[in-house]
Amino acid sequence: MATNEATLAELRRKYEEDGFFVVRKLFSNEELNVFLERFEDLCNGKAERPSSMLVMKDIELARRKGTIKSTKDVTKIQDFQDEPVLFEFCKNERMLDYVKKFTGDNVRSIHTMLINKPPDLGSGTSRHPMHQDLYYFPLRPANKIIATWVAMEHIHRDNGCLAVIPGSHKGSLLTHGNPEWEGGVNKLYHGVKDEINMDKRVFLEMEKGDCVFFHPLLIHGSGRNATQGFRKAISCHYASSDCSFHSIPDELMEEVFAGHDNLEDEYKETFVRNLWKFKSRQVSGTQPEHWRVASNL
Ligand SMILES: O=C(O)CCC(=O)C(=O)O
Repeated sequence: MATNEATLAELRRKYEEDGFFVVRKLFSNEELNVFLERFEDLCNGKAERPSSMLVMKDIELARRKGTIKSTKDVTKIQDFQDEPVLFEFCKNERMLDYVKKFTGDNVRSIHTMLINKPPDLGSGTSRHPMHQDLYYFPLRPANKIIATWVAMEHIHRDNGCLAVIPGSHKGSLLTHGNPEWEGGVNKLYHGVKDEINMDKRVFLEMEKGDCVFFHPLLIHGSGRNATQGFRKAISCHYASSDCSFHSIPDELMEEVFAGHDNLEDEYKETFVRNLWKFKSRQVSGTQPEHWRVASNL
């Protein structure tokens, strides 16, 4: 596994070979504590939640109704681009220096998450099925997109660390869909439908502050959280702003627009593009014209 001392050439070679590399202790405890405190305040209502930010519950928790009062009620917050404290994570220069080596200097944050994987209540819903992130992204080329995922505490097999299949990014985008799990699965947690060799999984155990950078075609997921704690990680996906828009797969479109069969395909396509324009932010370089949201919206 790569460390801070590794040269850029080694990291690039590792990335090309395996589809990921880890930089140890990229963030200090103090830096991460600021984000952890903000997460708490966003959940307990002390900090205002931007209307564009999604606050999600694990389906097992959602079955028991109730309002969100603490971090224990939340499994993930997504799209925090308008939350000034958390968004500082995406602007971190040390992380961006690595990102730019793969995207070039014009960089957009395209997808942001703070994942608070809950203790599994026995139904397996805390698992995240093996998937490729490119499935969700209406952008190409894939090699100008890169993910960062930072452990906010010690993350290991028991609390559901990331599992990756090294080298899987060299393949193509596979068919995804809802996994047939008895206990159910969280909304839009689609998994690879094609046969994958699970014996090839590598488990990424990480310490607080370690950052994994990975390719959007890398097959990855995470196991159940068998501890009593909520496992926390913060993540930002970046793309070169020179990437162009692309359609997303039919099986994803179907779930996103379920119940809206009356909508024209062209409208759906425009809606998806606008969503990604709205939620992405230029974090380095200049914003090309194709990212501008139409002014007549
Ligand atoms: O943090 C996790 O458990 C998995 C996150 C992940 O793979 C994703 O959101 O795409």
